[in-house]
Amino acid sequence: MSSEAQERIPALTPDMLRRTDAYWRAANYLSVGQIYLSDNPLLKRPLTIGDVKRMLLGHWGTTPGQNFIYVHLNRVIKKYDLDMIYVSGPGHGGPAVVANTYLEGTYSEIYPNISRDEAGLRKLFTQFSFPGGIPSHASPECPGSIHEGGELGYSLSHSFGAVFDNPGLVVSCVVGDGEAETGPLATAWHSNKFLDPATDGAVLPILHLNGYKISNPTILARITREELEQLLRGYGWTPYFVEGREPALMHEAMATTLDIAVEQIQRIQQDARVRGITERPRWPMIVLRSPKGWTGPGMVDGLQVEGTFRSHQVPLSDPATHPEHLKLLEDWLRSYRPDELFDGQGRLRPELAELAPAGTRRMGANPHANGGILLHDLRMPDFRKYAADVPSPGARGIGDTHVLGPFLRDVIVANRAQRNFRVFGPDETLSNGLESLFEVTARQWDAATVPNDEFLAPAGRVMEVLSEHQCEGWLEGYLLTGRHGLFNCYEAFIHIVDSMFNQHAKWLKVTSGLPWRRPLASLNYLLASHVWRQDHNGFTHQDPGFLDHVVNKKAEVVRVYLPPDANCLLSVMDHCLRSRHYVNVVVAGKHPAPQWLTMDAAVDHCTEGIGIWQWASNDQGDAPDVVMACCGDVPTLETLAAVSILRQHLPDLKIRVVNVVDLMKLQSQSEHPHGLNDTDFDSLFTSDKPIIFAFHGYPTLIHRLTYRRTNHGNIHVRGYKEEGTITTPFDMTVLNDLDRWHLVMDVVDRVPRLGSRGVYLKQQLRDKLVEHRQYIDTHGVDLPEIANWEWESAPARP
Ligand SMILES: Cc1ncc(C[n+]2csc(CCOP(=O)(O)OP(=O)(O)O)c2C)c(N)n1
Repeated sequence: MSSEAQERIPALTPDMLRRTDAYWRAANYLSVGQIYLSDNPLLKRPLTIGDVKRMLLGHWGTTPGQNFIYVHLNRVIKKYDLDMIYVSGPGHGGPAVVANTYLEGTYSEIYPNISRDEAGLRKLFTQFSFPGGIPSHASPECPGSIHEGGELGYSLSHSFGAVFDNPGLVVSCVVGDGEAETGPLATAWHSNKFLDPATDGAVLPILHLNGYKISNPTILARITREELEQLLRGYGWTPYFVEGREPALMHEAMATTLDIAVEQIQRIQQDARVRGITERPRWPMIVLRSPKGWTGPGMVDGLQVEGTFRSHQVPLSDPATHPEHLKLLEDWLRSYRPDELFDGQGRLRPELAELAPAGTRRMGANPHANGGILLHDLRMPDFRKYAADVPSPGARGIGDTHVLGPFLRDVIVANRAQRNFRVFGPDETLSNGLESLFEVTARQWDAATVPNDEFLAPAGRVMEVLSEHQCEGWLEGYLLTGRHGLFNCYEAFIHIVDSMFNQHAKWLKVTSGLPWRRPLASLNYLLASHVWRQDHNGFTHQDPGFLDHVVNKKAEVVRVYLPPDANCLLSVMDHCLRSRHYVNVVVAGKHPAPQWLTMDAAVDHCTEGIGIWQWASNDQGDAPDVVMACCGDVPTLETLAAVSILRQHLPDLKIRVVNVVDLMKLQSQSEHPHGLNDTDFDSLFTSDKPIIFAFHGYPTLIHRLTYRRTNHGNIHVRGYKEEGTITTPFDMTVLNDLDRWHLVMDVVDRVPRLGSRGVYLKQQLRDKLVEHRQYIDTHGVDLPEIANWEWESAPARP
């Protein structure tokens, strides 16, 4: 205990100490029951093998510590009337959150079938980690959870995301000492430099130092106390240690320490909010050092279990195969003295039930943990107002994201009072062309500033830290608690959060099947600085593979958009920011590029998601000889340039240009709700003509999406094939055979009737490729005819 804690009057009266310990025992009893029992939930008769589940799954090790924390949080919630939610870093300790939400009553309110009586207890136990039941983690099914915790590392970033713009909220975040070894968690300690004590809430991290992971010790448990304290202080926290194993002493230490921490949080907030103190505070945190598997079996089969890695999962085996474990299990369950905790009907005794907070102060019932309930629509400016002027197709643009910037700026302005929209990114907001945001807001930053800094302020709508993990975790926490946001990122480096995206997509899928969980705002990615325009950064920055990864997820959850120009980008982004419960991926360029569609045409095109560009096609009234399909801004440019070469050299060739904005249109309707039906697909792409498909990403993705289509055998895709370096923008397309000349050669190869005209054209284009190579090698820039190329509207067909 800290000296500050030792000097305080004990926080618990003897009666409170007794009841707190009983409540903890009740939670522990329910946790063991969930892992082991399918019957005899109150041990009214001696335990038999038939009462025990055949398949024993679950994580006991972390559970008693989390139960201990939860009962103590209940006390401070009541004492200080706190608006608090609980984030379980070691979310595999599912029995703890289920037990506690059951004890406080929220579980039965949501799932009346799991009633607060003996019959309900039997079902509560049986359903855990059982086919058709609930997962063994703090899963979406569990009330109060915003955080699965199945994949370790994100608890602290989620917690910070939850408290941004929630000044009244405190998130208690249990961090596993194993979890603390992950990269995302290790960086997340720094989130305290991004928290504004005046306008945001507070996070109370509780580092659960139970010493072990699955079968290894944890690093933080095996460095000296001094090193650990210095580490946490170095991260800017004031750590308070609660250490031991004797329950009565630990209850007293935890209660007193929690009082200190809560009062310190309140003092920091008062200082900032009332006294106007702007100095970065040192927020409190708690280090709880307690035995892993605390109160569980001490010795099993001659080996120490409690306080060791052996208690991580299921400390006792199935008594059907280990008969001697039956008695150990019964002794363990009875050690909690269930008859003192529950009455004959299985109801928690009233003197214990009253320890839980009431109504929405219960952490399982707090609306912040079911963010859709709190979600308000964004106030949206009319995106049409920001349109790029496109007097005719091919008009010169300023860079699509630069057009988007003023729209996003005004989304910020329109929602200033609601404080429910933020933009996240790893220091790329400027680089991605969204400089307009800084006309109205700043990057939120609570660390020191010096005179030449730009756009830093204690409160701001832009969150930038060079950790894609933090950006993702903060944004997820922000969305999960009922707000809106956007993550802008270089396309290549969004892969860093592949796995976090997975987990969020899983959360969305599962919660969409839980009627009591309300839909959230979508997670929106803006991938600017994409593969084709990273010529200056080189090979490391060239990777469009996030799209391949995203489309693995359930169709009802993911959407992928590749707007070909700025007006389409505006239309798509407006749609994404209004949408619910999706992951939207938008890929857009930031460099000056031709603009194709007026705003009205863009809205129509994006509404349909795919369509023939009539003004670029010349097959009206006839069947086309070839379909030139394109998806992505650079592939669209190269396709149209190829079309203009074909028109010039082979004027009788009938070409149809199809542009794809919504990638999922390609998939079968049976696979994705956006998918075109086969008739519409065949009418766009024909059932027998060659299709030259210029794609932004890896070509195989188009094949994956279209393999069921009639004309799949004729689809020839050009895209990124992992060729890259520092070179010119056009050379990037040449290296990957996506350039206009290769596209024309692909047409010649696939339309047999072109005969020797095609052969001569191909020869010219091969010569062009040589000229291109020589020119860029000499001048370091693209040929003038490429750099200055413009689309010329076609003469009307006779
Ligand atoms: C990212 C990730 N890697 C590995 C695992 C597998 N795993 C599950 S629990 C666990 C140990 C966790 O240790 P700790 O965070 O200290 O939790 P506790 O000891 O409280 O169970 C590991 C490695 C995981 N769930 N997530």
